[in-house]
Amino acid sequence: YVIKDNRDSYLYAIKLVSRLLRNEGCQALIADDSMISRAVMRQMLEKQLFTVFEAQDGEQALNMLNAKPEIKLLLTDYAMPTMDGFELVKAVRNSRGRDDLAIIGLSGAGSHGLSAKFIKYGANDFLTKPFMNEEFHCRVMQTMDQLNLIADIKEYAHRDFLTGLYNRRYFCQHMDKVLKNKPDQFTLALLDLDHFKAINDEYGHLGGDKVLSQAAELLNSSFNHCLVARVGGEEFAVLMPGNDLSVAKDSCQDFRERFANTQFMIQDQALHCTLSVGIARCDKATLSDVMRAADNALYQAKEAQRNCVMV
Ligand code: GH3
Ligand code: MG
Ligand code: MG
Ligand code: MG
Repeated sequence: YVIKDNRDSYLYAIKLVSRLLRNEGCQALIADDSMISRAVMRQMLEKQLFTVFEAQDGEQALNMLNAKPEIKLLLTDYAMPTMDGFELVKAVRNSRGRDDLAIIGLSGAGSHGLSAKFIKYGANDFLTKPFMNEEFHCRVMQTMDQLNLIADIKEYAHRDFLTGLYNRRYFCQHMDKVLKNKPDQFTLALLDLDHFKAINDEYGHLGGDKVLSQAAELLNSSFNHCLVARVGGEEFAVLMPGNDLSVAKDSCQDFRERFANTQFMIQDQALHCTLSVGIARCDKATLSDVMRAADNALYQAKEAQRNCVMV
């Protein structure tokens, strides 16, 4: 890249480089029946650090997109054999939203009204051929910036700020999908720290926060094939694959033991903490039914002696 004119500043260059670096490893697909067009666009996209794939017609492009969900950018021509650009965009949008795959429609000059139609069918932007390299660069970068921004916002919306775990909102959305599609393949565990109030009373709220962060790290590293979320103040949920309650109980027992043996650190002070666990199969009709079942088991664990697992 040549940075010229009045934009020739250090800050501009740094910003451009960091935007370009976000494209690194990002996959783009060019759907165009013209070999020359594909070659021109490939060269520019590679300069923008994309990994580039090519399709010669709409159908081939659709098959590639279905096979490769990692593709994040589609540049599609309008006039192509087997399936034109509009049909391709319509078909792709059935399964891939604007926040998941960016699409830029392309067509030759004199194609009046095509840009509006492309966008109506779900393209994020449009380019008229032949285009200036600078316009191509700007539109691709702007489209990718929007995609990245949406990904960042989603990440913020789905995560708990203190622990970095998924939050209750994400957990509930995910559980709704699980209960709708494969309710008999998962088990839910609710974990609640024992006498946490006493830790806050002794070490202050900030001290309590430190314990919560360390507890979350331990959960995340112990249940690495599960969805782990913070669903309340000192309450966590683990969605485990499989519906065998005794298997789930064994993993939770192992974790309960590891947790009880962990030294939590608040500055240079070491302390111990325990937790109680309630387990339920996800074979109920609604999320509140599953939660109620796990919560009842958790209540029994608290009633029993705490520091134990109940089904
Ligand atoms: P039990 O064994 O019955 O669960 O006792 P407990 O003291 O853990 O239960 P209780 O529900 O009475 O208290 C939970 C405490 O967790 C009270 C609340 O102040 C604290 N808490 C909730 N959210 C946070 C947080 O984000 N940070 C800190 N430090 N404390 C929190
Ligand atoms: Mg064409
Ligand atoms: Mg508690
Ligand atoms: Mg609680």
